Amino acid sequence: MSSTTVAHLHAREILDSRGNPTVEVELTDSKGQVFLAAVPSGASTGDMEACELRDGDKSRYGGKGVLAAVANVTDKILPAIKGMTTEDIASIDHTMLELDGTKFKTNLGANAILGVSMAVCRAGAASCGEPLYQHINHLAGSPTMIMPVPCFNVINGGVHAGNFLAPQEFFLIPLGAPTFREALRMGAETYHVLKSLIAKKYGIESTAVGDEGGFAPNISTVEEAMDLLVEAIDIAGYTGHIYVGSDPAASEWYNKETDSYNFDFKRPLDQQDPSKVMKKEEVVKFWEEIKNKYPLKLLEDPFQDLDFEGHALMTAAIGEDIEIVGDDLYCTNVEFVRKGVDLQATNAMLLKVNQIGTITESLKAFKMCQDNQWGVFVSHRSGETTDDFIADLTVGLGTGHLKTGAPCRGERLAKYNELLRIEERTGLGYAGYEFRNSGHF
Ligand code: 2PG
Ligand code: MG
Repeated sequence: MSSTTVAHLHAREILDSRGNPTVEVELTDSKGQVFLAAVPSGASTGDMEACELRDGDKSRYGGKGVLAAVANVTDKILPAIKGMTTEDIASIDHTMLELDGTKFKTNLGANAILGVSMAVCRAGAASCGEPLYQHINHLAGSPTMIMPVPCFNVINGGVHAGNFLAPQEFFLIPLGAPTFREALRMGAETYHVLKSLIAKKYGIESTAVGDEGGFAPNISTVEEAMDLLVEAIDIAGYTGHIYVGSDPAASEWYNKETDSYNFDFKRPLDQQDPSKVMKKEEVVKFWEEIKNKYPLKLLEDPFQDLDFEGHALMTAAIGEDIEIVGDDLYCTNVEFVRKGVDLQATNAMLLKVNQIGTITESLKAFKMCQDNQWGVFVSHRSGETTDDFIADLTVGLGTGHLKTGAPCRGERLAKYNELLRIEERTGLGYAGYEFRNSGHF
């Protein structure tokens, strides 16, 4: 049977989980079947991310409208890819890259390009008569598929929350679960214990949630966050089964002039503690001590997004025991991942499809990590939609772990619940303690 082709593209401006506009693409194939895809949006974005095209017209959504990106889908991309084979996403993505012609997709906008790329991937899967995870698996050279460890971001700080906590994310990591379904249960139960604990210690006003569904209690130190997690895990009965991790997203609180990191950056200037301003070497020591005191398994972006050297120091110091993940450092871009591999900057990459803007390029970044025995940590964005593409992506690539927020808020649960369905349909095993073996199960 021959493949379907792209018959029509339509796009619209919808709202993401923060109430900001984003792009949704509707692809109609030659059989009249319709495939939707919605593009996520970050807040703590890396400097080298592909361009998220915004209108800048202050009279609409404070300048955040995406009507130009929407128009680019129908006026520019459609004429270029109409009639192309949906199963051949590599050619379609290549055509869009050529049409754009810029390094960071500033012409068409990565939000326009990615919406089309994701919709094409779904159409290609249908054309092949296979589920999306299976299709992605074939496109990626058939790595062994496995159910991922869900890393639940349950305490929020940084630019995602209104407290004085500098690091952005603190994860519950249920490595000791027998299945994904049980991992979700353990995470959700611990999340609810954490809520009661926070209410008791900091008052009910501290149980409001941040952008990714985690709590944003009135705390300001890593130790306070870790103590809360460890106590909640203990009360829930999962000590030794649920571990912890963090994404400090340190680019957001790096001071270029002094080449230092201010763990107190969110307090008013006159209330900041000078001992909380740390140089690179002190930051390495700091996390080493945290690792010795708490069941830490994963650390993402401990340094700013151009600091390959700092990351390499961290990886050399604790990378054996801890997965060190580069997010803003790489922006899912093979050019920067190559540099990271050469410098041994980290031992894993965060995979965010909208940082690079096409599925084909995302798969190339995955492959580079796979070839170098690196971990691949699939991720949502802080601004999300109910699109569940990344659930299929993490299974199809066999990455062994993903993060898509707390087990709370519909746009986060859309992914976790889709993973439940995939597990039920496939009976795939759970990565658990092997979570770092991305692409090599
Ligand atoms: C991150 C992400 C997702 P944002 O830093 O890893 O959690 O945040 O989407 O705001 O970049
Ligand atoms: Mg990050």
